[in-house]
Amino acid sequence: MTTIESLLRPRHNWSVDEAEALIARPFHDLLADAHEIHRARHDPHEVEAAMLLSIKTGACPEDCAYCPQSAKWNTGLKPERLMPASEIVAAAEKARLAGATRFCMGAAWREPNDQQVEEVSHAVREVGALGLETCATLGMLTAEQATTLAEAGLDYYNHNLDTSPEFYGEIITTRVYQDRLTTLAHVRDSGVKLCTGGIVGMGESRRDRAGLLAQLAQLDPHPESVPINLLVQVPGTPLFGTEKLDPLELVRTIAAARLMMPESVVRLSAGRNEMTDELQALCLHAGASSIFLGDRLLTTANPGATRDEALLEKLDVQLVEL
Ligand code: SAM
Ligand code: DTB
Ligand code: SF4
Repeated sequence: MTTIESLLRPRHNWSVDEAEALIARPFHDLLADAHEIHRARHDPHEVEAAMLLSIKTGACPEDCAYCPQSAKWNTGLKPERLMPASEIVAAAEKARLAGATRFCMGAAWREPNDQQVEEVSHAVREVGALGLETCATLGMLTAEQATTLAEAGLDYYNHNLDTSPEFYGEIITTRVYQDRLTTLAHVRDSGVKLCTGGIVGMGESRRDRAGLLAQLAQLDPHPESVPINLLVQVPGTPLFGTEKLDPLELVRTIAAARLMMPESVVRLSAGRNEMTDELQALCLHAGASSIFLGDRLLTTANPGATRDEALLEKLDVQLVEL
């Protein structure tokens, strides 16, 4: 088995077999090594706090089987047009006061047009001027659009690979895996930092989770930020009613992500509202060190300040400050 010293050096030739073997290691060995690597590269007493805002909601032409915002599913969500920059900035100011250091603007687009990228860039400039880190997730981008966002000072772009290349077609048919990789390459080339991860609990196999992690870890350099989402099952979406993932499998996936991408910040993203404090504590121990604050993600519920403050206090963990 790989030594701790060799795991500390990021490498980009991870195979799916290696990733699967890591996830399958005896639980205590996996957790001990993941926590050791975590402590060597990150402060286990700190978590990074981001806050999300849905700046354009619903009516999305894509058919992502997990997503409440696809126009193909009847989830009862009220579509909303792109928010004016003034409303976005007001929400960002609230996020800053709530303790967030990063503000992530999400839009239910397959891909924005150039005019939409200009409008979001304007908001990015103003949010950045508040002293917040900025992140946007707007769908697929051209190289020129990524550059426009970079020039506006965008710090991170979120675009998830979601799952393994093999399972992808079961979840989305309106775009292909290579489209996602191409957008990630444009973002990387523009100088904006990469936030990319995936979703577990969609009915995928352990090998698919390994396949996702191998794809992420093959990116060179590794993504700065790796969100691991646990599927939020929304009534009306095709994945509603999927058999629930064993929570310890989420912990294993986070631990393997930590070992494979030692310098990346792993975010315990969607799904926390349904998690116990004990499960979240294990995920943070396994190497996650970032969360979304607030009582809403994009369209679904998140634990909110009271519960999160109580949890972090019990774990002697502080939020990273601006
Ligand atoms: N439309 C853009 C896109 O898909 O890239 C940006 C917004 S999209 C909602 C951002 C990410 O949210 C998706 O890639 C997916 O990983 C995550 N997501 C969406 N619905 C989810 C759900 N029900 N449970 C967990 N994660 C979800
Ligand atoms: C990510 O990986 N998770 C966030 C963020 N990136 C954009 C989104 C989670 C969305 C969960 C479903 C919803 O609230 O609509
Ligand atoms: Fe649209 Fe993004 Fe939802 Fe897919 S995940 S349906 S692209 S908003």
